[in-house]
Amino acid sequence: MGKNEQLAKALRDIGFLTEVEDAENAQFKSKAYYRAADSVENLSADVADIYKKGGVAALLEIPGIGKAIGEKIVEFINKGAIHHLEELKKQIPVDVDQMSSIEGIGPKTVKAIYKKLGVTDLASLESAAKEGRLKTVPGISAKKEQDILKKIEFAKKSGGRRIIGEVWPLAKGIESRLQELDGVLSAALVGSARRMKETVGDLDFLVAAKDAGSVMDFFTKMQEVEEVKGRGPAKAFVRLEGGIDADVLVVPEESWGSALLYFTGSKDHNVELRKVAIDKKLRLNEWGLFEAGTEKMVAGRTEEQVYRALGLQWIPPEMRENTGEIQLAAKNRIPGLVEYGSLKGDLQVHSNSTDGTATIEEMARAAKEFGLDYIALTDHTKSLAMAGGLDGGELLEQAHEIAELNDRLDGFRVLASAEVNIMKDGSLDIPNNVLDKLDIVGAAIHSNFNLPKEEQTARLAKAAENPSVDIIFHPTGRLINRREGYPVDIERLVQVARDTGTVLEIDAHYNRLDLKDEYVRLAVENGVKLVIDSDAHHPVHFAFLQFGIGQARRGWAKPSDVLNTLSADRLLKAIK
Ligand code: DGT
Ligand code: CA
Ligand code: CA
Ligand code: ZN
Repeated sequence: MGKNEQLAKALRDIGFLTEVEDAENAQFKSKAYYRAADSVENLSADVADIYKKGGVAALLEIPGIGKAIGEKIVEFINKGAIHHLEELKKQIPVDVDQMSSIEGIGPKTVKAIYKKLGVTDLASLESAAKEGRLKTVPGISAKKEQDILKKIEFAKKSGGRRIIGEVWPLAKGIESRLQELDGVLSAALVGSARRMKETVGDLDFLVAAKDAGSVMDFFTKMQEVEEVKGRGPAKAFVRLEGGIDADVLVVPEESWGSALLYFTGSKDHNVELRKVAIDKKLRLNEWGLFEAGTEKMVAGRTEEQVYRALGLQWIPPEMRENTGEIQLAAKNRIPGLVEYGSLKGDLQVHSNSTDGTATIEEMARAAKEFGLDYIALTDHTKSLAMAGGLDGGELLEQAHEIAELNDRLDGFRVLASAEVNIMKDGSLDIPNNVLDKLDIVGAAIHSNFNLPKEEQTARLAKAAENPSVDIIFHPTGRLINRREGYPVDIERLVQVARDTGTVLEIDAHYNRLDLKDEYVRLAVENGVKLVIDSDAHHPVHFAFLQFGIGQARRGWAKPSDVLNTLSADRLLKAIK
């Protein structure tokens, strides 16, 4: 975590504990902390630098930061801790991270179970639930107790794997500092992160350099290092702040390609490649590709050379899971995958008319800055009261506002759209005659997650069959490591999407990434069209698109499978 993220986390912890404490005006105060945390997290400059340059006055110019919070930020910058937070933690010694990792346990519940049962973390929560004590707390039914147990099981299964987007800035930051280090010829983030897996167990870095010692010194002394777990002449193993482990290996230049191949994995891909090597009387390891029984090196400097010497086409890292890609490469039939940076538009973008944080114009300008040509403005609809959803009249008013905005925007277009709420029975909360006046329509489920699979699938199918619905947004509703998603028969949904010409979305938000890779592949194999959307609620969120593209590539999607690689005009012709 960078400084801004650490501060944002501290502010969020204060917000959470303030709600748990439930003192006067707790709701109001905690909201202010959450808002300040969002602001800090989305700053483009380091908060300590802002303070150094402009003092408290500069901090107070950050939206959502007033005098009281400003003072706490100064404390954090100067002392690395906030006294008020330490006090709150003493009073309410619950593990905020653990307790808030279980969906459906809010501050009120945390308070009740702490006061009555002394529950402070997942372990004590689990025993309370298993022993049936949880349901003795007012407001917790026997069903909720079972539900919480299931969620704890799910959290345990994730086994400490980290969501890729959460560790990405840290990982890419280290990668670029390694690349710039004196004496380094090449450096790369490898392992599952290079394969863009939705979660990563640890971070792996590979470096080609003549002098491994100086790389070891740098790596083990980086500011993010919390503990050096091991250090050899060319290998080191550390724990970084935020609790993720990282490895580094330094190799000579002539082994760069084979080591890159080895440490990118996956392990199953490597094992299969070694078999290919053996069949060709070759031996493959991280140091190179050699003639069997001799030390004669056949290839190793680049990945392409190693693959070629094995009789294979180069394989994109996202495909290296040994699910058929090696056979394709042998036949020279690796598809051209959708490329990073190739999206022309983003079809799920929110504004502050509902739960977004910026105006339509601010989102449009940010998208343009990011390099897009168009966005679809998809605010929530009326039955999502929590987000202040819009009704039909308000949507049409917004469409009018968008038309005016488009006149002012040069070389950029906002499409009038909505994220229409799918009701329990599969109907929509906005009539078709309103939807048909919008440029494009996405529909999504935001409630009744616990319907049986049949019913949930029928609900989605009914929405897809609606002639006004172009896209099904985030089709499984999962939150990685937090919520399993509603049960849905994906094969059936893919068939319905194909039969009705409905598009399925890959929600690029790194917490969601549904469709996940294997479902993307199923959609692609069945000729169902996809879109990749950021689900942006803030101008900086367009950067999420890369994670959606990563999943699309893991599902072998080509540009022709992804409709927002098209211009706005061609996209609008391609939808139903
Ligand atoms: P992770 O960290 O669990 O998300 O997954 P990876 O793929 O990053 O795995 P990791 O960090 O254990 O190792 C990095 C790469 O090193 C892995 O993708 C392939 C290679 N590797 C590790 N252990 C073995 C092994 O026992 N055999 C082979 N062939 N390759 C291995
Ligand atoms: Ca790894
Ligand atoms: Ca590793
Ligand atoms: Zn949504």
